[in-house]
Amino acid sequence: MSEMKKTFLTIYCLLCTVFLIGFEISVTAASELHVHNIDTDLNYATIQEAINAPETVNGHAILVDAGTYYENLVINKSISIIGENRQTTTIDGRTGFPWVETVIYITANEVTLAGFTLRGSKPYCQSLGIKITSDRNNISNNLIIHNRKGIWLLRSFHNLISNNDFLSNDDEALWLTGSFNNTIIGNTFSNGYCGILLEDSRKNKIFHNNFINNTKHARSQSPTNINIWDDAHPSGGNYWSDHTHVDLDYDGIGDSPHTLSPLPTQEQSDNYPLMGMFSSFKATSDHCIHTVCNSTISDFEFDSGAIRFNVTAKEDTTGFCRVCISKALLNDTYRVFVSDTEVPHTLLSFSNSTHSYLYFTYPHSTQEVVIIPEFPLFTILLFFLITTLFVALIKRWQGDIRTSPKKEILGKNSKGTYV
Ligand SMILES: [Ca+2]
Repeated sequence: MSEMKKTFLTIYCLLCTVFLIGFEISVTAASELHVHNIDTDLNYATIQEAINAPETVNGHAILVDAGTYYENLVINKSISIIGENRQTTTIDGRTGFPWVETVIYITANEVTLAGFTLRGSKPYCQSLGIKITSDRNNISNNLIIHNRKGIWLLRSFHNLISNNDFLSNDDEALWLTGSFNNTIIGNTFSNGYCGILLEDSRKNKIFHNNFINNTKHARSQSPTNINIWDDAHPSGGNYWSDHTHVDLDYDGIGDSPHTLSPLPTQEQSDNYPLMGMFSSFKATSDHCIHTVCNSTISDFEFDSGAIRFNVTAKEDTTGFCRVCISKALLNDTYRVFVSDTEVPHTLLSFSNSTHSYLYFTYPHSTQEVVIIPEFPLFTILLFFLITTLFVALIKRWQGDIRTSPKKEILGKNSKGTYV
């Protein structure tokens, strides 16, 4: 082989190697971009990069793949940031900078943050899972766990805090300071020091939340600050795990108000405390089924016109469920089965033209509850009548068919006419 050929072959091999290495780098880089702006189709390695990008503007949505992101975010644009799954998409504030005390700081209005586990704002006394100093934000369906404080609303208005689980936060899970007209519904505050602390905050609506095993469930620090702790009857207020109320009329709501410490006034009371934990399950894209139940509910499903779920609690106790069903989902009377045995139920008197409220009890263990519609007697009779009429008409028609073709069977006479 000539020297020229050797040189050419060497250069060719080097070029191929460079190309393959470059290809590998580009593939690796693309696979590491787990944050996606679905409005621009651009991808990013970190959530903050996606927020900061000049192409990201108000109204955009950012989707975040499952994984753990060690970041401390500042959200200064009116955008939606959605995690793939709140159990597997985590933002962890422990980035190694000891002066950082907040996992997420929201300064823009109209931010949506949903589908994340938020953790790691420890151990400093003012460490926060989320700090909000803006309005009309939507913080929903997150797991806010192991922070010093969960969420702080500071002079913020018209925010929605819904369907989040606040678990094992050292101080206040939700802290409002000088904040008005916020809606706090469907959250669970458990195993922390304090569920909610209200400071100089008023006209906030707080209902359908579960307060479980906190040192202090809720505190409001001024008697002149009026907040709303229930959604009236029959919708109800909140579940308080340490309540001692009775429910002699079996409607799932305690018969006396739950007063809040340290200032129990009429305005600081939950007038319709729930006797069991509140849960909301999405049955269809348009309708939810709400339960108030003293059992743990799992494996909920709505399929082929039947509601199914499992109930679990300590054995040798009595369980109850109040189930609120939209009549657009199941409209008629109902049958309730617990582990394949039909149990009696009460259709509560405040059921109305849009919603049915069922109440039933059962002995505790792990049991499957099934609720199906029962067709009323009038519907069954009407169905029987229509079926009978239809069969009679068919028989009559078949009789006409059998008698009408006689002329064709007999054939034509000599004059060519049918006989
Ligand atoms: Ca009651």
